[in-house]
Amino acid sequence: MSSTATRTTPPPETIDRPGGDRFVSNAMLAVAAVLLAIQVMAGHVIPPVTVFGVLFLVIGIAVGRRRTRWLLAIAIVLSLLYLGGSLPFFVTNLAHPESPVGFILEAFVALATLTTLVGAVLGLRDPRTAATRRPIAFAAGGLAFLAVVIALVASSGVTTEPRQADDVAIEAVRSTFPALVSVPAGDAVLWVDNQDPFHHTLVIEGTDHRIDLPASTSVRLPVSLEPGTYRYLCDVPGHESMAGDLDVR
Ligand SMILES: [Cu+2]
Repeated sequence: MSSTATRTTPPPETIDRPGGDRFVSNAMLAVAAVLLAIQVMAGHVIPPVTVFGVLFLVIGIAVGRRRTRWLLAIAIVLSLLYLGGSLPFFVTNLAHPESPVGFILEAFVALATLTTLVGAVLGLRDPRTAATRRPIAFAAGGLAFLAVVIALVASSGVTTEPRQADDVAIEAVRSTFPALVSVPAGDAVLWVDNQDPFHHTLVIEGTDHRIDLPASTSVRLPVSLEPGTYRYLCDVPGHESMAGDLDVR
């Protein structure tokens, strides 16, 4: 007789399982780790980044212990909120591979967040896909490796300009510019030394002067300013506190 008669239909797969979802859990813990690393590199606490880091850590641990619809749904919402809210920072940092720390960390957090999102959506749609998501992790790992290679190549081409006599020095340290810098009126050169391991800019308001400051480099900026006080700042999103005055006379 055919064996089909003795076959029992397998129990329906359920999404809610006590075993936990290691895939989504690992991706979320990776996000939390990179968000922590970003703050360590920045040298100060960035409140929204801290909040997301803690949420990814807590939900990541929870979903690793127990797999429920609700936890997967929260993982999806968290990923979407983080991706949406940090889009300007992603764009800025990803446009500057010559500053490897910012570029690589931003690429890693984007990849880990996307991995969380895709993994949780697939896990929620069909529990049987839970075991077959490995290619996504490999793809993310491959892209992360590519990001490191791009950053190493791009940063190797960056030149740093030494300070010359009569240059006016401006140092960017821990995302801070000097509050007041004296600059002679007329032709002068600003020597801007970015001591941070990430990208900044220097913009002089009311003028056309704007330069990019790759990580850990110095750049000379020739200026010609009328006497007066000029606001200067870094226009990277999130660096709003990085500003000061140029006292030109
Ligand atoms: Cu900046």
